[in-house]
Amino acid sequence: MTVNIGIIGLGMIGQDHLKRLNHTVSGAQVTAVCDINHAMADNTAAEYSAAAFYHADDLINSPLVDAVFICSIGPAHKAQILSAFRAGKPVFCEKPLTPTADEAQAIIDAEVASGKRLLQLGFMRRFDPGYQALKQAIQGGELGNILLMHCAHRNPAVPESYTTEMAINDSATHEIDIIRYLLNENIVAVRVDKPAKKSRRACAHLRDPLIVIFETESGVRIDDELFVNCDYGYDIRCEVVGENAIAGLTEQAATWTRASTGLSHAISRSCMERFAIAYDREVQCFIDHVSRSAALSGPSAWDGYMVALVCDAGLASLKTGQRHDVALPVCPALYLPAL
Ligand code: NAD
Ligand code: ISE
Repeated sequence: MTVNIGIIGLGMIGQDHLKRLNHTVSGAQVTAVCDINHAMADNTAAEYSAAAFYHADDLINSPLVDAVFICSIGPAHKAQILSAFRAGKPVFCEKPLTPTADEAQAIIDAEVASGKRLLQLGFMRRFDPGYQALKQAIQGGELGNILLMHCAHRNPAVPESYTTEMAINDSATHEIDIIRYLLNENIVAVRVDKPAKKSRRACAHLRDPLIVIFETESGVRIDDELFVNCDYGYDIRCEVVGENAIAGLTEQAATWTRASTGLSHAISRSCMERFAIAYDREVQCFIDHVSRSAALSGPSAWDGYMVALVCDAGLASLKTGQRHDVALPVCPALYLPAL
């Protein structure tokens, strides 16, 4: 069965998923596209022989659409997810689930009431071979008792519309989720530090870089450097420090070059390059489940809610400079096991 997909939001990641759905993964085709930018919707529809919509609800309720991809901006996600749930259509939603935990709670309530998982969230790092190998190393016990993690999330540049808060509830969402996935436990406290020195490349309104300190239930301490105008490529780092050994992600380039000038290898310039395999795998996972009419698996709305709770505490800390605790709610049976 070919799954007919409708994509809402045709910006950077929407266009990337559109190509992936039509050309890379199997079992899907994009039949409808939607954007509040009418020209974007019309031009994309013409390019891919799909129907154009300007309102998400019209795409969601169209008989042309079996399943919905939500690639609009975070603040638009809640209404679009709830509309897809009402239409009984499976949803792939890009992260963040929602920018705040209150909004995420409404999604959890609606999905739990349906009695079935209807949403897969776009935390693609869980499908990345490097992070999967790190998880195996942790679970295999070779690192021993885990004490610390060091992460870095470096983007070459961000648009002017990117705010300091988004460093937490848009970018750091990836580390928050992958910390839970790797360590199999929740984050219980957050502190955001604003280094005195600010990058000259960042626009006036932006504090960049930031350092975020997380603490998990068992007391693992994690530092995360968020530097979103670093210019020198898209650079994602993760080192897990155990009592017996340390393990980390390697550089992603498959080859290197040795010349009279030295040793070199290519660097990723964007998340699309760095996580291409992970995006392909997460989307194939979604399509495979939808085509079998199976309950969805992979990162869930609950994962999105847990991340949103940590982000709320992070945003509070951004204002106060203090450590903020995260209150952990009881996980509904629908999402168990929860990590
Ligand atoms: P973008 O600004 O490039 O594109 C967003 C598009 O959505 C725009 O074309 C905009 O006109 C459209 N849009 C906004 N509100 C809408 C609405 N109510 N209905 C329909 N269309 C609407 O943003 P982007 O970088 O593509 O990010 C989109 C989402 O994907 C964000 O949630 C972002 O966090 C996420 N994202 C995830 C990854 C990842 O690595 N998983 C990478 C990039 C972006
Ligand atoms: C963007 O929305 C993403 O999700 C990218 O993966 C991340 O690296 C970037 O910082 C975000 O803004």
